[in-house]
Amino acid sequence: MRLFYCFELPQEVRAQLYEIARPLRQAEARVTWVRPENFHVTLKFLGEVEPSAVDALKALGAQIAAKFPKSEITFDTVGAFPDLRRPRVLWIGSQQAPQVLFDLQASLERELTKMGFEAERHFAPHVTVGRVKDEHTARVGQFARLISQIAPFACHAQITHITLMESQLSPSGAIYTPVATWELT
Ligand code: 2AM
Repeated sequence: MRLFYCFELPQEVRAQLYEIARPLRQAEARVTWVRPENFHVTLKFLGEVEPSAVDALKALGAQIAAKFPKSEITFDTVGAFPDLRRPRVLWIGSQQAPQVLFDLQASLERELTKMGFEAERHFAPHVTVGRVKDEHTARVGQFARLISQIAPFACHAQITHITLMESQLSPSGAIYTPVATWELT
């Protein structure tokens, strides 16, 4: 099973983020646009996991959720990974995500490392809205131009749950199915 932990987002937040990203979709580039129903904040991508490991991953999700409070993130920034000169992943993020989200992610990561999963380099909370399919677009700088056309915004989202999500890849895009969800404290 291909699994990851994430924060799911309320439907109205996903709709707002989809609207905010609208100017990007004018780009003349091959981009796979993420469907708004699939918008989420990844906490940790696990990759292929044996079904026998799921019970331990569920126990960990419950343990982490019991330790951290609900919080709010304000999405206010559009950007690209690795950077705007080489845009591969187009995202909406937050310049001031609450510390508690970083603490939660670090705690989850620490426990997963003990279970043998590899550590991320660093956590940058974001919602991926598109994946650029041709390197060529990097050179023309069009994403920087399109991003500059997006008016300042502040989209508030309540972070209330952690979800262990299954991702099934299909030709028409990933299909995400929650395996388990835990309410934060
Ligand atoms: P993202 O958070 O930048 O979008 C499910 O595939 C989620 O796990 C995606 O949201 C994706 O990135 C994240 N992810 C992290 N590393 C990944 C990898 N090597 N392959 C696929 N998805 C990955």
